[in-house]
Amino acid sequence: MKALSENEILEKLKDFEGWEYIEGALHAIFEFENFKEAFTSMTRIAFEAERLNHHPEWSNVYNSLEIYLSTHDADGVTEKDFELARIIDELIG
Ligand code: H2B
Repeated sequence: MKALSENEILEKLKDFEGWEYIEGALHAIFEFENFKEAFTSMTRIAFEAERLNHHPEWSNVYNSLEIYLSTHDADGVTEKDFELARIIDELIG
């Protein structure tokens, strides 16, 4: 899968509220009620990531979850990252 150009990424990001393009990846931070809610969402995302065979780079501190999405195999951001971002938004709502 081919990496998208910066212009293509910025154009597509117009439909992804809360996401930005930084450090060569799609980036977002989510705040939850508490750790349990954060971890529950991470578990749901993990199952979808496994189904897609496409995995986030993420860090969790208590009720906060920071996510970076990029395609290592393409050394950039691809459609797969936008697909996973869409699923994450649906899951977190
Ligand atoms: N996840 C992400 N984010 N980028 C990849 O290039 C990638 C992945 N490659 N998950 C997959 C796994 C690859 O390593 C396996 C071997 O298919």
